[in-house]
Amino acid sequence: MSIQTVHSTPFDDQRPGTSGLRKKVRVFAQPHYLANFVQAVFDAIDGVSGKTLVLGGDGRYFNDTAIQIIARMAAAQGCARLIIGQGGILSTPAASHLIRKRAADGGLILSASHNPAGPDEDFGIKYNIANGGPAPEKITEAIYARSREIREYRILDSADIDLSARGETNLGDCRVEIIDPVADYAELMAHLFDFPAIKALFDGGFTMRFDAMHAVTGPYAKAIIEDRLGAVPGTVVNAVPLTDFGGGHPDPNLVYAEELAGLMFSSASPAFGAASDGDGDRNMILGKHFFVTPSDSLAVLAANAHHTPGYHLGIRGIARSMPTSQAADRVAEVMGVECHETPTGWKFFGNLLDAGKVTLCGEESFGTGSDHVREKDGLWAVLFWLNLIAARKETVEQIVRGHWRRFGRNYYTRHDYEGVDAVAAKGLMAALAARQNGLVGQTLAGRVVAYADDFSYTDPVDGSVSTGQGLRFGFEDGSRIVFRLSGTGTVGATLRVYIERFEPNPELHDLDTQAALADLIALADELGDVRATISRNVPDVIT
Ligand code: VG1
Ligand code: CO
Repeated sequence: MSIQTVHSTPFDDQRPGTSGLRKKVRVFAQPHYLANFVQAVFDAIDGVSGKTLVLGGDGRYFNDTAIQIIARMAAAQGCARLIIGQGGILSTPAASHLIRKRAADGGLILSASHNPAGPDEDFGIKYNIANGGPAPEKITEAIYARSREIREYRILDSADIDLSARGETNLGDCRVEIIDPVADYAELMAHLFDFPAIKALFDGGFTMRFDAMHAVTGPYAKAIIEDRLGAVPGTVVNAVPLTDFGGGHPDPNLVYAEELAGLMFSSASPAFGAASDGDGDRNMILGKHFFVTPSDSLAVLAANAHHTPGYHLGIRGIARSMPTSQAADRVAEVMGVECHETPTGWKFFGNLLDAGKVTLCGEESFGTGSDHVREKDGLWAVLFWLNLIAARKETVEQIVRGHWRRFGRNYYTRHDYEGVDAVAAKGLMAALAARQNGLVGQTLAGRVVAYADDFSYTDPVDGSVSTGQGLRFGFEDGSRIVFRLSGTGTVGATLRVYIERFEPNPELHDLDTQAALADLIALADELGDVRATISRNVPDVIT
């Protein structure tokens, strides 16, 4: 087996976004594109010589090809050990756990999360550091800088490794372990949650549907929910990961998980419904005829963490991304624990978790997680909810309504305009930023503006500063409108508008969310002249 040095020229579009580098498969598949990026990662982390790396992905089209290229590059460059999920499969949280459990130096996770998969769709790759979490901006920027200089990469000239069989082999001088992608993760879950209580729930006839959306969580959910916890076979649907995710869009929300949503709001609804996304780090929680917003889910889990074995001693603090509703802040205040507001993306939670400042983290985009790994974790959230249902002996709706009565309700919605003209979207953000000047103290739609800024975050652990994280319009009554451009899309721009209002009065907790926020929704449109500027009449997705 010989080591080849391949000459290439740099690509100028390899800057990682909110969660790694995401591009069309066609872009990744062009000669040298993936290899250049992988070489840039290796160079940015001072090489992989003598290191142990975890490698796996969500099973989408190009997953296997990418694994073979990365493995041969790692082996050519002195990597000591590669730990790869059987079939190339590892959910994002399972990869994070493996990096930690095996004390690896890092890992490469192949996923474009919920973005559609297939030859004409998306692919993605991201590097996670030794704590199991996404590389911080300092590293992703170094990767980007290096990607613009790359002139060559080194790769082993060898046959493909057999990803289908568990066991150990050698690739050059590198030891390659093909492992069960589910076992370690399932063990961790059994340690955190009261499996006997959940099993008793299912044995007592409790009904559930978990929709894996033809993506990576199928094998995990089947092994844990059906095989270990005893839910009836068929509880987990769309459970076989397909390279094109069955042509679907595995984003667990009411729009894209419409099959599950339809069932949960029908007369045939089981007691509990849940779905996960392409790479297994997001979750949607539903009760009978009842949808739990991700922001509320974070707050509920925080307020009830003591019901679970893994968190029975209580939580140290909560972190949420800036656009996530302030429901969790109210819980933190009552519990007397720290509360942190970070920019969008899980990489900003890593330092807080490592420093022991927070235990639970969450994002409005259907992501919740804790210090058990350094990624958000879809199935973890589902098991957490099952544990709460078993412990409190209440339905999902009863738990959430009780929470609102105790803490008040944060009405919350996000409006997404997808595939918008990028120039128009940038213009809209620039106009909004200009609109912020001198706004504080003025009254808009009957509310006094308390702050109007572009969110910037100073990490309390390492002092690093991240600017330009979203335009905020905050009012004295706690309501907010936030505008951001997505950092995960691959076509044009996606504008996200986040709207929130607090309602303390239990008599007013039954309103339709869009109706409850109607005046702020209208104000958001007016502030940005949104519909006219991007030529859209309605959002593509409302969550
Ligand atoms: C989106 C979400 C963000 C999440 C990110 C990665 O980013 O808004 O909260 O962390 O996706 O999640 P953006 O930049 O498009 O708003 V995943 O499950 O796609 O890895
Ligand atoms: Co994801």
